Amino acid sequence: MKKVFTVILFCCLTWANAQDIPETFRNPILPGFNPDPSICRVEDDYYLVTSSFAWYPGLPIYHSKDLTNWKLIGHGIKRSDQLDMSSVVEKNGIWAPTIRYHEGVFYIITTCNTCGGNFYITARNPAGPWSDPVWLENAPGIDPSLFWDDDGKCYYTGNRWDIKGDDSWPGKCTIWIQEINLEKQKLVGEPKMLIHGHANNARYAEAPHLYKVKGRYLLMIGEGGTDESHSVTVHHSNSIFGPYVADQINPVLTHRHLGKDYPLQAIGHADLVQTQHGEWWSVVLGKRTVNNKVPLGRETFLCKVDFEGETPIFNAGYGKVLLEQQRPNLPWTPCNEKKVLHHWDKSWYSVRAPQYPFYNVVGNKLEMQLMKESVDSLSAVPILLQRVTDHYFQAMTKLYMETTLANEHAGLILYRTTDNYYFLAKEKSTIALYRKIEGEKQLVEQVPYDKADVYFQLRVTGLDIRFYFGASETQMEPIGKIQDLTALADSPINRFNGLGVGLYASSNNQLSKKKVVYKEFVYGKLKNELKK
Ligand code: 6LW
Repeated sequence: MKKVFTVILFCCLTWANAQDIPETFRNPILPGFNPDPSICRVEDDYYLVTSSFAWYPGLPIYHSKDLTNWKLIGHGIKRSDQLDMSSVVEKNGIWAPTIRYHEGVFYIITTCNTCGGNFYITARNPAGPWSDPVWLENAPGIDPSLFWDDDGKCYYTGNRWDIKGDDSWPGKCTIWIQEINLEKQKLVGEPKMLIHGHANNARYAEAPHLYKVKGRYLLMIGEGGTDESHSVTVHHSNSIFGPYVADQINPVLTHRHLGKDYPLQAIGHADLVQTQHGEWWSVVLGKRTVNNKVPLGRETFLCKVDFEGETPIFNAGYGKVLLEQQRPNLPWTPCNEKKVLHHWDKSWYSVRAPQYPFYNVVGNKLEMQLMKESVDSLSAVPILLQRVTDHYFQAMTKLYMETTLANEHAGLILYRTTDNYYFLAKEKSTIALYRKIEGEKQLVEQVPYDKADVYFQLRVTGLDIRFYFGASETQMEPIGKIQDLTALADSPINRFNGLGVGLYASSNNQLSKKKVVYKEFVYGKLKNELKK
């Protein structure tokens, strides 16, 4: 009897588990500010890194067992002395990393744009600690990648846009290669120019990654620039130094022919990975649109790849990135991220690596020192941001701050750059909503308020933002009219990075001993709401 019961229980559990395991996954696999993805596999573990620009800590590293559930496990740049990002504008800083594993060591090679050039870091544990940067001399351009050949030699590939005197077509760039000696930590031998892209009008050949598939070299690159003309092309050669011949099927992946109203734009900048079972998949960046705007920036998507001959076919039968598709043939491994009310144990980002600790978690509260640095300068900003990952979301905080000084304020911020943000502030005896758009700061509304505790909330529904404040959660009232998220969406000014929401406090160029106590911070998805 006992045995029968055990068998029934086992069957029920297995059935219940099978019910929980989805057959499909949803894209993006890494929503929000996660551009230029690069991926590698070590046995049955997958690691992924994305660009971080001026956000700090930089180079977020994610881990997965099934390619669809990803957990943030560390950062490549986590010590403020690893890089000097002072004065770096938000569209510069860390660009387009590549992650690779070779003989027990993880490598991330990347560019600090306007802050030092190309460098790599290493670690035995991908969660860190990572080494200090090894800066590469005579490595012009961006988007470096590493490839180890069968003989153990390692090669650097990258983009060069400084091919002066050659303006045979607009946006002409070069992909180049050179051997790299990792013991001597430098490029050796001669650099060789490989390709300019797949066609004689190919713009912005960049993001090269080299692979060996079926005994031939496969050079995959991004073309068209990272906006609506973005694409992925491949090129083949028998020899590592070329000549590389463009695949007939190029571009092997793009959405540029789908028109500007297609809700998934700018697909490009891909990296390939082969599973332990032999399946091929690709990570790639893309932009989800809301009324043709891109509020969240570039995100990471996953695509199935099947090789037909030597050509990688992306999502065979569809030829585009899908928002939902069949899962990889890998054991479903959700990360069990705690749905916490207090988000203090999540990863927070500041901008340009503050050189000193400015906040402390005390019990379930976060205390933030008011620093003289302000969000309006290109300094290391005392701000704590989370990625915005949804088009419909709310963020709420409860804070305590008393001040008699007009220069001190603290609150809730929706932030894209120094020149583009919304800030709901608690001040001396007022609550104020500020809006800074293209560098012009305006006071939207200011109302009297004399308590030390206040709840702040913002609700984003598509491109509309509403701000609220109140002495309790049940007494919230709106401040300002409906605001437009378009001001923080992708544009010629807001480029490359993404949207953050979080906490900010400053004493605006004056020294202060004041602390603000944040008692709560909640970020949550909202159900799609009709425009109010
Ligand atoms: C990156 C380039 C790109 O270096 O955008 O989409 C640039 N591709 O490869 C900045 O992320």
